[in-house]
Amino acid sequence: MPERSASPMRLRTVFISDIHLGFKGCSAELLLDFLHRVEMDTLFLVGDIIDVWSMKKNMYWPQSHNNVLRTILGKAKRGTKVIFVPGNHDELFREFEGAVFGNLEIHREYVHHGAAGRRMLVLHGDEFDSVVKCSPWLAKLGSNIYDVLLAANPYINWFRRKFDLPHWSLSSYLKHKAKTAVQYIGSFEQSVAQAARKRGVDTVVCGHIHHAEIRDIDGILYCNDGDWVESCSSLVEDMNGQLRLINWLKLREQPLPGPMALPVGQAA
Ligand SMILES: [Mn+2]
Repeated sequence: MPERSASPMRLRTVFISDIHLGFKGCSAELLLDFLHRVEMDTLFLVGDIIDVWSMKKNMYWPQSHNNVLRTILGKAKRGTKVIFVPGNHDELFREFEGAVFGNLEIHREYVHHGAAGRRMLVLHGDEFDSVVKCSPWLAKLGSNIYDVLLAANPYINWFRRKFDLPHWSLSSYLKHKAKTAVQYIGSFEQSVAQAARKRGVDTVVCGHIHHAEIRDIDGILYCNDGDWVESCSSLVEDMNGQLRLINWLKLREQPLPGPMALPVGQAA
């Protein structure tokens, strides 16, 4: 990895979600690298931070997952305001709505005031997921199928290599093809934007579908901060209130630019 400047990138706000600590697929090491390279006034944890569903099935908690929690709590101790908006995989924390532990607060949803005068509704988004909404047991079954497919992926690719076929990500195939085929992502984004409009905000930030995005939906700026299982992405707000997506898989390979010159993601 190339030499980088020692000083961390200074940001106003960082939004991360779908870390899935406690699940084998979590990219904890990359997230630690990212967290060590940035400083922010406010850190939003937009749900599915700890994968309680996965831990109930299979207890998995390596040191790196512990270090993610310690790093986040360390930032809170040194003055970063941390706002945790629990998701469906860590829904048990929703019982602690309104709790304040020093600089760490838990909220069901939150309206963040951006530097550029934006009013940003922050929520996880599972309430707009028709699968979860209609049938929680189906959603849990879906989580099982996803785990099985992730585990099967290396064997499928071993087989494909034997026959000189290109590498193939089963899980991203399922997410981008199968779900798009049933208009899953589109209808999710539409319903989130619609809810934001009803609430009188101009911007909405969510996670849940592991699909990072910044786009305008009929006058509402829809932002999805992605995930730390596959895409390793975050949504960041710089000191001027400009919003960008950061893909750490790509950015960490390069010398860190100033916050005004981030080469990835879409400016909004
Ligand atoms: Mn979720």
